[in-house]
Amino acid sequence: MKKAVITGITGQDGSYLAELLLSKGYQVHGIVRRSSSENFERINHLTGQIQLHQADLLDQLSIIDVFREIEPDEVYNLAAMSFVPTSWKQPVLTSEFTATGVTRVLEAIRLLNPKGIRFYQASSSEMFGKVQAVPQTESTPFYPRSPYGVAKLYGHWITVNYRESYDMFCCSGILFNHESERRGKEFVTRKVTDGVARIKLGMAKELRMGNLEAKRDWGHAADYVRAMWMMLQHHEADDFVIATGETHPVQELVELAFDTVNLDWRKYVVIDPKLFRPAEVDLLVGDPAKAKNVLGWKPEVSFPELVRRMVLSDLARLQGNTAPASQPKIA
Ligand code: NAP
Ligand code: G4F
Repeated sequence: MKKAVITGITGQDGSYLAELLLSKGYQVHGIVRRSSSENFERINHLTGQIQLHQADLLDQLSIIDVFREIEPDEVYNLAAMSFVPTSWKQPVLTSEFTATGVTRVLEAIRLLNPKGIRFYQASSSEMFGKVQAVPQTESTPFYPRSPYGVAKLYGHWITVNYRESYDMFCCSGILFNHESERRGKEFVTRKVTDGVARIKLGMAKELRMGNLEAKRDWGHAADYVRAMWMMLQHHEADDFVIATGETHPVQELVELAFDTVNLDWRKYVVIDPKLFRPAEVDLLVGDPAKAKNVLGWKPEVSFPELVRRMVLSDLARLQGNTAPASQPKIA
């Protein structure tokens, strides 16, 4: 039985990846950092099927200890400070988690089993920032526009560097925005679908938004974690853009979400200048041709379907139609 470690298992992608790996017969281990109250909402339904271990990307020895105990075949490094606006407020901490944290994971692998552990790094389309070509491919030059983007760029290059320096099996997935019913509520898709559901149910009167003109290439997280796994099953370690190839303005997201509940978005949306960013990424659209040709990957959930599912899920949750689950225990 293959053993996998997921850092960031409590996050959106971590929960979907854990489900995928369990369905493929893996023994799944997750790294969680200590907090005063447990944050296992997205993995409660996996209680008894996954094993959790306490470690932190800020603490080198904690990572080594966990890997030594588990002896994994695959490590998926999904942990990061992933919300772009916070990276301007906490740039140093962002780089400690999101940049140097990657080196700590790679060092643990290099020390314990450099030829036997396959490594996946969660890189980001934010690295393209002020885009130098449209659409963006694996060879498009990077131009990050936030401390988060800069930190992810470090994580990407250190992954490439360990592959080239030590012949380790290290892949960097350059993933474009992917969302789901489990997305954090601070990100724009979930903020909108949660806001729309609240307005529909009479729990809110308005939705405050920032830049409606920014464009993103949005897919569903379940499709994107499948790409992560496929990269580590390939015979050669490499870097891949994972995207739908379509781009949509934030305004279209807003329109679709309000349409789902038969409301006119113009009556409820208020533009708040405080929500604009110091430097914006205006347009992202990826070309997933390499992933399609080399890995046989393609996304299955369309943008309108993604938005519809998220709105319906938020409506159901706010109406109390979700089952409580038990809590997984830390080893
Ligand atoms: P997410 O929901 O914000 O989850 C982030 C995870 O990282 C959480 O489990 C968090 O744990 C964990 N974490 C943060 N700092 C940590 C630390 N110091 N030690 C251990 N764990 C730590 O993010 P996501 O959307 O699932 O994204 C997964 C990864 O893909 C991230 O690296 C993100 O930057 C990257 N990415 C995401 C997208 C996207 O559109 N979703 C696109 C490209 C790349 P807590 O629960 O304790 O906070
Ligand atoms: O949903 P967002 O906060 O995601 P962003 O900044 O694109 O980053 C996400 O995708 C990256 C991949 O490209 C990941 F690496 C990263 O971890 C994260 O998952 O914002 C999307 C767009 C931005 O242009 C923002 O200015 O929506 C615009 N926006 C407009 N109003 C808003 C809002 N974003 C947020 N969060 N909240 C608003 O009210």
